[in-house]
Amino acid sequence: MENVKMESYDSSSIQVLEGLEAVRKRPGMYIGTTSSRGLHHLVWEIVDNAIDEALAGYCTHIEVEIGKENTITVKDDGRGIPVGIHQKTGKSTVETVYTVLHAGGKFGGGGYKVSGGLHGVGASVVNALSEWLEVKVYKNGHVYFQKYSNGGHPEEELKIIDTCPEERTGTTVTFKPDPEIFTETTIFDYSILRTRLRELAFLNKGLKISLYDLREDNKKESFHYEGGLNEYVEMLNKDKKPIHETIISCNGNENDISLEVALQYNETYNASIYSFVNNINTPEGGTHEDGVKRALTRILNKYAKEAGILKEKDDPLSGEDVKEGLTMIVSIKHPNPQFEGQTKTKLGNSECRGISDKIFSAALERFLMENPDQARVIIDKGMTASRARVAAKKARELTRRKGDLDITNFYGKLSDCKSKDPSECEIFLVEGDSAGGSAIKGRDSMRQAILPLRGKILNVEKARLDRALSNEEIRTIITAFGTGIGDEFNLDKLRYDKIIIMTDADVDGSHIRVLLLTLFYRFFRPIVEAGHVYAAQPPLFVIKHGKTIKYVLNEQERDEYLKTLSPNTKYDIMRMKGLGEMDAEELNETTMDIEKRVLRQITVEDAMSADDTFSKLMGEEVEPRRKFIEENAVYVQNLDI
Ligand code: 1YM
Repeated sequence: MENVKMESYDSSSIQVLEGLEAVRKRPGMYIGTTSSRGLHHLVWEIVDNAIDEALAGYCTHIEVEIGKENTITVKDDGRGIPVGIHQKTGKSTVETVYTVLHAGGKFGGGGYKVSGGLHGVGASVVNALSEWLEVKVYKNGHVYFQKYSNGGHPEEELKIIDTCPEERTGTTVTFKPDPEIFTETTIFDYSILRTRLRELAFLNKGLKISLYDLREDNKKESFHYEGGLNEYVEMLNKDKKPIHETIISCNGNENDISLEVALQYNETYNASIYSFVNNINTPEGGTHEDGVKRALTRILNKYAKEAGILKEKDDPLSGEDVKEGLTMIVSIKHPNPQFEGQTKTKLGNSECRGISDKIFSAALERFLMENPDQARVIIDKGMTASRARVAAKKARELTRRKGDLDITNFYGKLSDCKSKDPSECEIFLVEGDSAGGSAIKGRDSMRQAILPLRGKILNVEKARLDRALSNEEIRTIITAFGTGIGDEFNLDKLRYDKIIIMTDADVDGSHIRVLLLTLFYRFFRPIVEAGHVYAAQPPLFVIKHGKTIKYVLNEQERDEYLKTLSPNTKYDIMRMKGLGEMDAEELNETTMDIEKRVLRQITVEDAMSADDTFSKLMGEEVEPRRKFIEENAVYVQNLDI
């Protein structure tokens, strides 16, 4: 008898028994991290529920408001969360959704939860991690209300606090993240919220999403795109020159799976391909993206041959060739997505490959037939890329054969470190010979390698791989890193754990830094993504008093330090010289010493905005660059791509 009872205790009832205490004890398990990223994750959990309501066809407008005290309000005009008693818990459904772990998806009944954050753990987790949270449901001519505090404890039962017009329905949630959990920061970043909300509006055409910030200057923006992905591609290409007029797009369904694609080629050599599954970005790609890419290559080749553009003697266009200058969004909605890969951001469902291929290839084939002029431009671009690929291969072979010759030249430049264990090694890329000389003298030669950069670094935003390989400074960098480049790139062979860009804090220095970052971002992106790239931060001021010497990074730090001195301290402040004028000891002390220095890690939080920044800064178009620099006068300090 005992056993039978035990068995009827299925996993869902165990989950119902689990309290919100578990979430507070180990927040990382539920939202990944309690840093700023985790803080913003709370917003996505609530917004996801509203998005699901929009996908179900009941909600047309979602509003997100940052309150004066860094509270968040999310409001939708959907059906409103059900207010009746929930069978399993005996409490209102609202309370169940907000106080029972994992409840969200389980109560959908019928439909499926299509959107969902990285962890998809729902509203109760947000409640558990909040100082307080309030829900209002507008339904049946009533306003229902419940408030929870101290990590999700209901203050009272769900109750009616007001009436409202019968036709008014929806859900409004306000919460204040608990500072005891989010110890790093409880301040919301407008631009993080903006970027993602705009993305959600592009991905869900017709849905209006508004963002308000009541903290300082009452910012307000609304995102609403009837054109959906087409408008998304249009925006991504706005600072680039498209080579054909029409955005190629398709949408279709099969077996409850729906696919949307939009693409347009531009004059650059880079691919900007972004894919999504149920509104979640899949930077590692997967079967949906593969299916579309496979179809793109096949159909372009087929058309080029049939139209007589690609001759018998010509090599067919490769997947790489047809990616050059391609801006493309692939968005799929799937009732049961399987995520794979290192960061679980790659779609694994094998049926998506065929479905994507089928829907997309039919649409592309039709576009090419109906628009022969645009088709011609696209094929020509692919064929040019194909020829350049052959040239790059030759250039690389040449570099390899010249290897022996180059190597003396190479070691003349690089002062390598003695250790051969990459995990403890760093390489400084130093602007100019004289700073390079001081760095060589001042370094820890066991762990620190120095590569002085003499010549100009090529702007790779405007060059293909073959031209990049003909640039001496770039070749030296490739050799030093050890990873190879292009299709030979291998992150495991990286010879240094940290790649540190050391340039002056002036305009020339920042120019070189941006050129290097462009090079890394376009040709060594995994190195950036894995967090290996840093910028050294030479101090701007030195403060001397008595025997104390204090280096500070900027005006703000200087003023703060001076405040800590007692009023009658006699002190000297000097603006620091450029790197080139520091002697070895100074350079070591201020910028290189592992114990004392301040490094800034270069991260790629959002590939799309990094892409945009580089196009603006380094691309052909002058006007957006001028505007960007004007609007970001201090961009050199803030360029955290
Ligand atoms: C500001 C956040 O949560 N909106 C929202 C949530 C739900 C519904 C509507 C809803 C869903 C369903 C039926 C259904 C949720 N309901 C549940 C549950 N906005 C926000 N809007 N009726 C209303 O899925 O069938 C969970 S979320 F479980 F109670 F149905």
